[in-house]
Amino acid sequence: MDRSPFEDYRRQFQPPVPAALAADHVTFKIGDPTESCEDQEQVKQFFPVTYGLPVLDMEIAEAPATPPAPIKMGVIFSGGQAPGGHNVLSGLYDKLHKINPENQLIGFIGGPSGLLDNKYVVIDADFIKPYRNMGGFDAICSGRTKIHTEEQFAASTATARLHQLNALAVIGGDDSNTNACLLAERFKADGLDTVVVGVPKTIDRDLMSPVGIDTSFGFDSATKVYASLIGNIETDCLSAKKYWHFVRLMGRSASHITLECALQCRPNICLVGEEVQAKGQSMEQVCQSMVDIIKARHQKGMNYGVALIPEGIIEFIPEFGVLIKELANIIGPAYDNGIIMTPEQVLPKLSEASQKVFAFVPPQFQLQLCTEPDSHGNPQVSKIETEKLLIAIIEQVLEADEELTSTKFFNTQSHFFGYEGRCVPPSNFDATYCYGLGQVAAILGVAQKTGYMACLRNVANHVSEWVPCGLPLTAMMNVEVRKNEAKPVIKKIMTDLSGRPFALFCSKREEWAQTDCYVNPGPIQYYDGEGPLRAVADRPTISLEEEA
Ligand code: FBP
Repeated sequence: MDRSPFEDYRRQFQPPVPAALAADHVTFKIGDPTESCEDQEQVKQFFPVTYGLPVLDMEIAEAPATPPAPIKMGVIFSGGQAPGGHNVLSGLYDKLHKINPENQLIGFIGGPSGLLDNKYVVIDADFIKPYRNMGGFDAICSGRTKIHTEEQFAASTATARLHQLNALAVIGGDDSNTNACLLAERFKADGLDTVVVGVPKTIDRDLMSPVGIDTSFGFDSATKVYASLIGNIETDCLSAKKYWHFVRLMGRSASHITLECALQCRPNICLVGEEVQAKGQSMEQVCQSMVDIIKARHQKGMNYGVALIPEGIIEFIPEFGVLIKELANIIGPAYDNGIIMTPEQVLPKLSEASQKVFAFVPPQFQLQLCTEPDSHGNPQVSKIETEKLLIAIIEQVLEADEELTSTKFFNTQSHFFGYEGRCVPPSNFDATYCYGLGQVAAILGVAQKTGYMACLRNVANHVSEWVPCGLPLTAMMNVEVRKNEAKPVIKKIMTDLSGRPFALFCSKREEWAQTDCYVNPGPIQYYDGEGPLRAVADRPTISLEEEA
């Protein structure tokens, strides 16, 4: 594959590691037994083997009396791409090789389906070399197949047995790591010696834990890409002074990405889904709050601005939340029977209140609400062009405003930033974080620890202070109803409205609305030498800095 000069340069980056990972041998400092974050009794029933395990902190140790026997480890990418995934692979490979050059690593191709179908590739030094510090998951590719049927669990066991796998690393988000834990249990029940460890991946940052995961990998690089683009738009806005830019940002449900971009770029408006939900704001109220800012700026002759909108916002607006739940019960089962319903077919099946909401939505958005549901049967809110929906509603509100003689001042541009941030070459932070996470996963695999998430704590600090550890997957779980069944799942971590990043935003947003406080963070810097640019290149996200 041809590589650019940048890629050749960046491949040389050698991520630093904390002392415990640089050491030849580690031991585990065993913490107290853990409990799941909620629904302890129920979660316990689902995980007889892995429930209640202690947190394992890694510490430098002397060489063991008997060196560990060689192992064979498998690895899977699961779910959406996130910058740094290839460095998890290189960290895994390097550590396994360092512990014992006889250790083997194989990558299952295309996500969990690669495990089910036994499609794999051997990951060795030559294989991994071109992917070091590169974005994407293309070395072994990813997929969204969920392992949930009896046949799928049996197929996973068969593959693990065929390869005589000692360990399997699942690099994924909350659902994928829930699956990892279920696999850990299943392998034990089937009498296999294959341990399963997770690695916390997702640009969305909704996979965190106060006892082990400061952030998921990919968030740092993705938000740097989005913030750079928003900064450029702000500069354009300030130069032309003629458009309101409505920018929708990826992140499925949680607003972490949008909030981080707001902290970096200081836009005029930023919606936070969790706040909209907490205040129970209707669509009318959300739009009115935006109109108030647009009008106030108009009165000052400022007919331009930038508004950030999290892609999951619509679910948090109460009447739309109800509509989406009702739609899930209509389009989900129909889709299972191979039918994609039209808005006309859906409308009469809704409650009276939801019919009104649905009818209020312009036709192209009705269609978006009815397209192929996600794997839980829910409408894919990430596919709804909310930025355009908000523009359409705001135009109507302005038209009806008797204080205004004309609405010609409201000219808009809409944007969606998502995929362009997910496969960027990882920032210094993500390249380093992921390389370390891969090493932690290798250590857990060699030590035969099952049901653990590979973690590095304290990552807002210098890498020399990062603490490698294993966090029991069950400690992050609660029970939720999925397709009418109670299921144990890793709890999504939403924006904390009492947290410091949100408080910082609240203390500034009025000023950002009324004046132009735009900040252009510039593109990701990949510099790894000495000097002031290194601080720019190494800076973690503002969210992480604030929470530290
Ligand atoms: P993961 O949770 O699997 O990491 O995926 C995150 C994400 O990028 C969301 O932000 C986005 O809504 C979704 O994936 C898009 O999914 P797809 O890649 O299937 O279009």
